Amino acid sequence: MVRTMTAALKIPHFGYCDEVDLSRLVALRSELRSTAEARGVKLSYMPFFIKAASLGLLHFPVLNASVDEGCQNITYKASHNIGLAMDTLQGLLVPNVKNVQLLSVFDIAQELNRLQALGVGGQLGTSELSGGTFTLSNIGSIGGTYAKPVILPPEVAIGALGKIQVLPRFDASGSVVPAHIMKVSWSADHRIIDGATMCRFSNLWREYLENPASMLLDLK
Ligand code: CAO
Repeated sequence: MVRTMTAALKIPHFGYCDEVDLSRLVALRSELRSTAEARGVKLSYMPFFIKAASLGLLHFPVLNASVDEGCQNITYKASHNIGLAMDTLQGLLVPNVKNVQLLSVFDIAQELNRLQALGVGGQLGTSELSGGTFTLSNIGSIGGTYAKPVILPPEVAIGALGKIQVLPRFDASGSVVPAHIMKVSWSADHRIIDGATMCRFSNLWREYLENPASMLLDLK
């Protein structure tokens, strides 16, 4: 933790926040939950957040890259090994789901279940904890709304997800409706990622989650 955070402190962090209307995703997950359960898998929101991030990274590969210490070379990573911050009895651990670009939402849920079971048992090993390329931190699962996430070197971006809250919002006809709103707070390495890139990626990620059926079009 000390080594990673000391290295992270050297990175000029750019912060960007937005909100996502998850009303359709909330309905979709409640539809799919029992099917997943019948196949022995607990389906939370994380697999959707992770898959949408991977679909977005295909368009913004610089966010799934690393940079050398002198900031002379950028290495683009083909695998989307998406890390998730996990609150465990041993403290914060960040295992990652490997090759998310090749996985379905169900596959990701299955792997997440496995990682959570290992986390609870204090059994996460080097293979689960190394090789991450991009990270999501669901602080909302313990009640947080906003965060200022710290990049995990050698990664270049991280997102913190707030709690899903039912809040009043306007629909297309101007009526006030209850909406399931989640805040997202991104941090990116401003040496190689500009605000416009982070914002465009976040917009794409948001669009996938606000219209989860659109993910089907881009799934391999
Ligand atoms: N808003 C509202 N509800 C949420 C939510 C959110 N953002 N995230 C999860 N939930 C719900 C889940 O849907 C689940 O509800 P159901 O039982 O109805 O399905 C419940 O909260 C518990 O979810 P979970 O925590 O078991 O599973 P998850 O996949 O959502 O999250 C994990 C997994 C590992 C991200 C989470 O357990 C965790 O450790 N979060 C803390 C991360 C953290 O510490 N970040 C800070 C890092 S910097 O120090």
